[in-house]
Amino acid sequence: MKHGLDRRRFLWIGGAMAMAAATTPAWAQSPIKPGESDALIVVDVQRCFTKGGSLEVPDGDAIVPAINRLAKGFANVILTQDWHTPGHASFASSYPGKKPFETVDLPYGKQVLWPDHCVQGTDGAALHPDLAIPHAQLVVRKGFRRGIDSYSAFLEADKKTETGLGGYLKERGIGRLFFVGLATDFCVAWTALDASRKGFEALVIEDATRGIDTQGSMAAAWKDMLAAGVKRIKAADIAG
Ligand code: VGL
Ligand code: ZN
Repeated sequence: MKHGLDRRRFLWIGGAMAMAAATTPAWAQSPIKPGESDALIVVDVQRCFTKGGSLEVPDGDAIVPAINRLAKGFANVILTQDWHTPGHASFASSYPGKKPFETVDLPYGKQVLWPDHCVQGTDGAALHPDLAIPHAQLVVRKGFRRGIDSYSAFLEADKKTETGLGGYLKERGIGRLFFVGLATDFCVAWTALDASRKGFEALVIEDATRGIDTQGSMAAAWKDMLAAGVKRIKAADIAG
């Protein structure tokens, strides 16, 4: 008899635990189904940022299959492409004695210096050869003015010059943006932050991004993004 009671209690506790798991609020577990007012923004998945590239992002190639898979679920996909002039203001080689990852003060503020990368029309500037998104609707090129960098696909580093992407999205009635690509702590973060400032809902699909992480840039980027209301989600959160 006593045994039977213990067993019933054990079953009751087990049942309660199963119920608790099953009653996780719907918002926390139901997959997001992208619709007509959503877009996937694929940031700078280019040869220069992946294996063998001049500004290689560690493990950058690993995200390409996930991005191809995710893109199938979006009617609206937009690609961005870093697209610099030779002798660009963001290149260390433009300043005698300066090395990559050092900084300089430019009229618009502090600029991190990079190895030469994504020069207009070169192989390094090409989109990653394994990117398979034939239905992408727009390619936004940025950083094409010699004197102004542009991590953001919305606003150049002078914080004044618009790329036109904000107007394009608004005219098309697109309000919610999902971000993937390279690099998490520079072009993805700055683009997602500007999206949020412009009133778009911005979500970064973390496992479909990779970062450079120089001088604490990764931690700073996530801190800024989360503070601005950018959401941090996983590829598995999107209905597949
Ligand atoms: C990027 C550094 C310089 C990026 C572009 O795509 O994140 N980073 N140019
Ligand atoms: Zn660049």
